[in-house]
Amino acid sequence: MIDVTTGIEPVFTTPPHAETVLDDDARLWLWHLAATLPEGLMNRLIANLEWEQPEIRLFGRWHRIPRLQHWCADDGVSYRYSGRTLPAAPWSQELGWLRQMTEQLTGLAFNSVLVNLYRDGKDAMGWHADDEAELGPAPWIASWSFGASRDFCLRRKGESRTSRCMTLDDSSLLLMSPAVQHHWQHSLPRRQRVRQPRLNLTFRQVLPQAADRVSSGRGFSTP
Ligand SMILES: O=C(O)CCC(=O)C(=O)O
Repeated sequence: MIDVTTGIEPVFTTPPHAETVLDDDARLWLWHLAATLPEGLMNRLIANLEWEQPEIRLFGRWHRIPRLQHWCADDGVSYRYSGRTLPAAPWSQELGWLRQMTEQLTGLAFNSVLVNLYRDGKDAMGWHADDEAELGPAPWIASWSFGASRDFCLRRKGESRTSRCMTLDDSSLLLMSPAVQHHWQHSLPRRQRVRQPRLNLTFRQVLPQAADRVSSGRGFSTP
């Protein structure tokens, strides 16, 4: 397993069976795993998780985020944003199984997962980097997509121009190296033509000693 408490990004070669999708200072790998996943996994996840649509404060006003959310974590792991601690649910059978599979594929350990349900193409996620203090100096994020294909876009920090969009298809796993969070922002733009739901699960390693710090909330701040 890779030590996520150090700021140094370890040497990490392309994991087995993964496709390298970007390889300059944002190292991203993608697995297409439809054949290896149990049938009906997405529907079971949607049906068995409790969903929230929290409000966040942005430029002095409260907005409901444009998607539903579920936060699951090991005991004692908490995550704060916009001044609010996310209530962590225990691991359901499906989430536990998916964590195990993610750890086997990536060789990384994860103690939490943020699940986002985009009900259709009107739901979205704004520009952000997953670089909150709780994630430590070298955050690896493993991000599953199920259901509708959606565009996932990247831009360099400090720039407003999108440099790249890729389509994330059903049953794919995107692994983002710490460099992605250090140098880039990502987003999931609205796509009016998309009528089907999409489920996204980002497995994260929240550092227990940092768990009570208040984060900037960047990852969640754009409705
Ligand atoms: O839905 C996605 O693919 C992106 C999710 C994301 O950026 C996040 O949870 O921080």
